[in-house]
Amino acid sequence: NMIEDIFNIIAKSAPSIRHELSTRRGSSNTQNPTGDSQLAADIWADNLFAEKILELDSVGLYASEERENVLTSGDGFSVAIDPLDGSSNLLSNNMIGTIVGVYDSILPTSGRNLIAAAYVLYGPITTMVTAYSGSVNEYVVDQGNLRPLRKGITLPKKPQLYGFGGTENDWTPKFKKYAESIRNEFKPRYGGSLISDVNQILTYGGIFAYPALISSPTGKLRTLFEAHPVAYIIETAGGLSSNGDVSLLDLSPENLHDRTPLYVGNKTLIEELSNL
Ligand code: AFP
Repeated sequence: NMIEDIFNIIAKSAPSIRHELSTRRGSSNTQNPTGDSQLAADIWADNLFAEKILELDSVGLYASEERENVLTSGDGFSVAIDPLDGSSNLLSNNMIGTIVGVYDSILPTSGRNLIAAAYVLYGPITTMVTAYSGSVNEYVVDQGNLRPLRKGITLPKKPQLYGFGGTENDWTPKFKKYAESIRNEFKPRYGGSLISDVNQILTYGGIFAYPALISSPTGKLRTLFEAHPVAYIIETAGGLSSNGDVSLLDLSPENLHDRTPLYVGNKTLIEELSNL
């Protein structure tokens, strides 16, 4: 199966990524196309994935949060990747991840052209969550091999957590009002890497948001590399995603590195937000 081949390549790379992280925590004194400062590890992981993924006959295009333009190698699926999501967490030894979206179209394109998505979480143990063919599964990555942990994951019915990015004085009045109501009911959990924050929502239920900010109406997160794959996973697990208006999967970014506000989680919580 061509999609499983892509998942396996990502899993096989996880042990070397973990191994190299300790020696590549320094800055590379460069910025990625959306202006984040890059660590040596960001560039190293991007090069590793580009090489391995484009070797697959089924993949024809590789795009990454860490490089300006796409790389092509003929016909096939397009893979969009955030090689090290939350790399600023490396210095403080908090969690980081790898996010991947597999599209049946050249990029940029609508999230409706995703056919699979996955992430690796480099936590106390390395896990991988995949969404494909209507089902979300979680694995332990054991020496590069995928060992099943949970199959057919759905968001817990009773939400428990919330995590909101950005500073409060930069939130819009509408989002502030929403946050007030959520805070009284659920526990705060914010780790600063999208993947660890989303994995908590998938595990315990709740809502994660990186909202539109007054200083940045499109928020911080990138549509193709972060929002689309996360929305695909959360929606396949029975949750909802939104940019405040429509599902994140309905967004067709004009440019590869466009950003979007992001709200994902239990259906009821995302609906409340959209109805404000
Ligand atoms: P870095 O890769 O620069 O650490 O950014 C991570 C990220 O894109 C995403 O993983 C987080 O959800 C978000 O930024 C955290 O942003 P804040 O630092 O503003 O909380």
